Amino acid sequence: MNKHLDLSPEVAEALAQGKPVVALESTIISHGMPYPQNVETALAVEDILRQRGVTPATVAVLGGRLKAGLSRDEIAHLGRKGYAVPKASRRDLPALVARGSDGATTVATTMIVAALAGIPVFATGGIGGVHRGAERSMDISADLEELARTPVMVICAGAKSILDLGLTLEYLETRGVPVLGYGTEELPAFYTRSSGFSVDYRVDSPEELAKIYRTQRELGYPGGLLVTNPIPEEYSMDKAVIDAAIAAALEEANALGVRGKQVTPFLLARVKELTGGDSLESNIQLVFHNVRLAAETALALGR
Ligand code: PSU
Ligand code: MN
Repeated sequence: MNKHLDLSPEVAEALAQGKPVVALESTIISHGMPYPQNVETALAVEDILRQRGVTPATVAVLGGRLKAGLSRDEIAHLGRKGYAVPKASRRDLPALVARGSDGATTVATTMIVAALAGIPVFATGGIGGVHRGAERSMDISADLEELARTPVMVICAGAKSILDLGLTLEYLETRGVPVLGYGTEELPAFYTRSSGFSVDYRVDSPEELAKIYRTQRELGYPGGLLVTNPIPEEYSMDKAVIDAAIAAALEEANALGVRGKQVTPFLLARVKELTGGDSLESNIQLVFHNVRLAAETALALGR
């Protein structure tokens, strides 16, 4: 095992016995939702997994240790500290670990830790991608490169249209990342079930997801899978409301000159403020929906 990695007792035992485990990220806790809903959601997600006989492995950096599996107190600590916990993507890990810092893991770093621990399935809300205007800013999330190199299946609700979804799909195609739609031919756009863009393959069962993941390993090349699971109809939002909030947030970000790793958190926070409590409830529900699919897929992979 990697010398910087700690497994919680529960995760260590499940992995040793070959029982299903699902990884979960912590940027969604520290940066993605307000306190106390962030902590309540993170704990509820763990309960959804345990009820199905699947062990949750929430991932974070704590005191310079890579953690797969957190205690309730550790989850509460990340939620209370919020933005004071540095967002940790691939390039941040060496310095945060060397300095003994805390870090909230993004999709990219949660994949890294999941792979080090031997956890193939990871559930979250949304991934990073190619930003609008990337032809000038070159702002492309490290999440996409990680999907191209690390063998973890990421189950999400697509990506928010703060990103250029067309360019995000082009990038994933170039880097050889399969984009699967769960029960849909269309790429979902997080708050809405449709985006106008097609996924590569529609998949209709956890067993098929498991089979594609196993086949990718048998083919022997690196990289993971992106599974996009549309938000349940009853929680999906009005496209016009979301589009207007995104347009306003992008304009503000440009006017203020927001750059680098602040771009995604800034846009997400503004969209949330502009759409109010509805978007928070939708966000929580789509995460639960993805976690249920991840549980079924982890169970299917174990059979
Ligand atoms: N998109 C969302 N919600 C999120 C994120 C993205 O809809 O919480 C977070 C995830 O942790 C993702 C990260 O991995 O932002 C991407 O950040 P960046 O674009 O800076 O790579
Ligand atoms: Mn970026």
